[in-house]
Amino acid sequence: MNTLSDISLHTSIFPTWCPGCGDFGIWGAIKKALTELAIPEEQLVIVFDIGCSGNMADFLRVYGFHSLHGRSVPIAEGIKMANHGLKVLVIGGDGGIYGEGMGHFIAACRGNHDITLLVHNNQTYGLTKGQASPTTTKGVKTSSTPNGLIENPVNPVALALSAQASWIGRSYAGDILYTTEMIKKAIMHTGFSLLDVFQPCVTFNKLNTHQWFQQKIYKLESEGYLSNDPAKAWALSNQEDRLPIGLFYENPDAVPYHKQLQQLSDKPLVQQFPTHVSLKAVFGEYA
Ligand SMILES: Cc1ncc(C[n+]2csc(CCOP(=O)(O)OP(=O)(O)O)c2C)c(N)n1
Ligand code: SF4
Repeated sequence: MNTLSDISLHTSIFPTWCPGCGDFGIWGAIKKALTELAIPEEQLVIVFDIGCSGNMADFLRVYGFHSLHGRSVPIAEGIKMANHGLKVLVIGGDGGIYGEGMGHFIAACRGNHDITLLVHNNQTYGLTKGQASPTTTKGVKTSSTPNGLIENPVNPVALALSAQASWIGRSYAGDILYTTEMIKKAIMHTGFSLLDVFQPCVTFNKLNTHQWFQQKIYKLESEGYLSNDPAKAWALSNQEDRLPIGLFYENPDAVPYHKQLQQLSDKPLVQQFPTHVSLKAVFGEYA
């Protein structure tokens, strides 16, 4: 049984991200977190969304699934349901998760599915060259909003709180050690965890730059914040002059979805079927 180590996590492909992209910091933090957690490699699955963020599928050697834009969350839930012994992590962008996949995001929070959702929140559609995304600031001019964005942005932390997610955190890609610790906590939480990571897109987002974040962010725990009060978390999630990072809210008592399914109480679904299943026979049932 191999555990995930920094060397075994590498593929032969070096990232194609733009120099200075926040994705590098998150990539480093993920590798460090997985190495330190020492999860056996066959007990972790990562589901990647589509985007610059999802392209990490090529740069991490793990058991994984590169899914469709906005559809990574339900695939992760399916994997967890099929074998609830696995740790399941989703990696996607603000476009895929809070735009195309918004309904799946809310459903995962409500269901307390035991997966970790890590969102590279760069407030733009990076891969398709900088169109406005659901988290883009109102008024910003982009290639899809040449006269300025009309809509208000969504607030991922507030959305997760209102949908009763059981673990909600935020981090900043430029602080790799802090992001590493947040990823470790999110993965070790039993139940749904959202880690929204501020990720500067140095090519297309000229507003939310590294410098901009570094002037605004502070760590919740540095101000004695406790993460057990949704009302306080809500107020802080709406702060704009300063931007808190850290653990906004945690409910360790919330029972995850798979533990409420009687069918899975004895053993994982995969162990309830013969090891060799004839796909022909399975498909035949639908003929
Ligand atoms: C359903 C669907 N809509 C649109 C696209 C086109 N598309 C591919 S990547 C992308 C933007 C990705 O942005 P985001 O999810 O924020 O990830 P990033 O590239 O910023 O990491 C879009 C619009 C698609 N592949 N599928
Ligand atoms: S387009 Fe933006 S998000 Fe994509 S790799 Fe370049 S800097 Fe990163």
